[in-house]
Amino acid sequence: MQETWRWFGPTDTVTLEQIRQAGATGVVTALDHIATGEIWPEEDIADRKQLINDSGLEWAVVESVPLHQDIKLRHGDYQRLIENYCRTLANLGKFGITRVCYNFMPVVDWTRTNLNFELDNASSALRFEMADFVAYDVYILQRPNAAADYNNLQLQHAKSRFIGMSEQDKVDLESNIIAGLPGGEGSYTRESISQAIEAFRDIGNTGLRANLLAFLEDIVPTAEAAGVVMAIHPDDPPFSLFGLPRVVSTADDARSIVQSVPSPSNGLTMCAGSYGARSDNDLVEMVEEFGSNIQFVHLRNIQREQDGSFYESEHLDGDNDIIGIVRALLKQESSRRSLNQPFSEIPMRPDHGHAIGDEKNNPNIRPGYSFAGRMKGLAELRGVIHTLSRLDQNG
Ligand code: DNO
Repeated sequence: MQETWRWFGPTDTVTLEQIRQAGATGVVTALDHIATGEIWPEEDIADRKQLINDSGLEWAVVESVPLHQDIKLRHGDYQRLIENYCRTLANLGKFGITRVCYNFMPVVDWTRTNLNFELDNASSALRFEMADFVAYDVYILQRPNAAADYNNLQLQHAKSRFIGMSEQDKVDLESNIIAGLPGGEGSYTRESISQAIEAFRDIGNTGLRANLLAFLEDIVPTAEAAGVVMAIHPDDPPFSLFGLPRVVSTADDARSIVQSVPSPSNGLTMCAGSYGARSDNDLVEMVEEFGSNIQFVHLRNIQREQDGSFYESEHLDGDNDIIGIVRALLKQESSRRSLNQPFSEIPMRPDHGHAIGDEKNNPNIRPGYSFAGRMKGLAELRGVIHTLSRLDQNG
């Protein structure tokens, strides 16, 4: 597997030199300065690529070329936006940047309720706590009819949580949920998120899935011609938020995506932390089933709780069988190699890391994207990959 590292460009607190020192060879980055929906100009792509190459690294994956909400809704200016998307893919292909991660989550990209969840060893992790989320949705945002989307127990927990919150707790919770996390699209105010939710209110799972498949039909021919492989990222968390549909959360969802628009350019991102937040997703089985479609991997672990809450645990310790997942991925790589297939090496990145050491109290660190925490995760994962590869060679 190719070891890669997400880099938020020149403003990142982590430098390209540090990425090399951490041992990664590939960089995962995006042109975040270009507004969602606009074409990524060749010049900007060339500059970013040069910067990365000058540091002895390779731009391995684009994460993400974000989708404008109008494409997800398939309304308004969506045709022009899809044309722009195709132009961006073609431009990336010209520079040999051939793997593109994207997602199809309505309104909010990835979401957490607590960005400083203190672990036993005093490092801090990201956490999604259902009671807090429901409290925000029902009592702070006061989304119309929100209560109808939850059961009595969830509402009771949310109410007692809400009653115990200080005004500052409410402000912090709102900003964690709607102000946008690194790499996510959209930073909302209470008013703008209410409008965005309203726009998706009636589309339903069937409508959203149809729009995703139509988008794929529209862009896959261009991706194929440009030699670009798309890798859809799952919903994070993989269940409905704000009563809205989610269509990239389960093995059934992944199956419908790859089977409806069959093409080597229509691939998946196996994000272990996202798919793994549902106990009904068996990740090893998913890698075995979708192996040939997996073009990018995020390796991270989570500790689930009964009510849908979870926190991001140590990379090797939690509910995800990371070793089983890596083993299945290595098997997929060797089958690609034996068939002489392109893209036989799958890029993986250590997804998120705890805030540890000096970074713990540094407000400039992007949540989840510390240097030391991710380096710790990468080093542990590297150990697993080397060990399994050696065992495999020895039969
Ligand atoms: C969070 C990430 C997300 C993801 C995008 C993919 O850490 O996994 O930002 O990259 O949703 O489009």
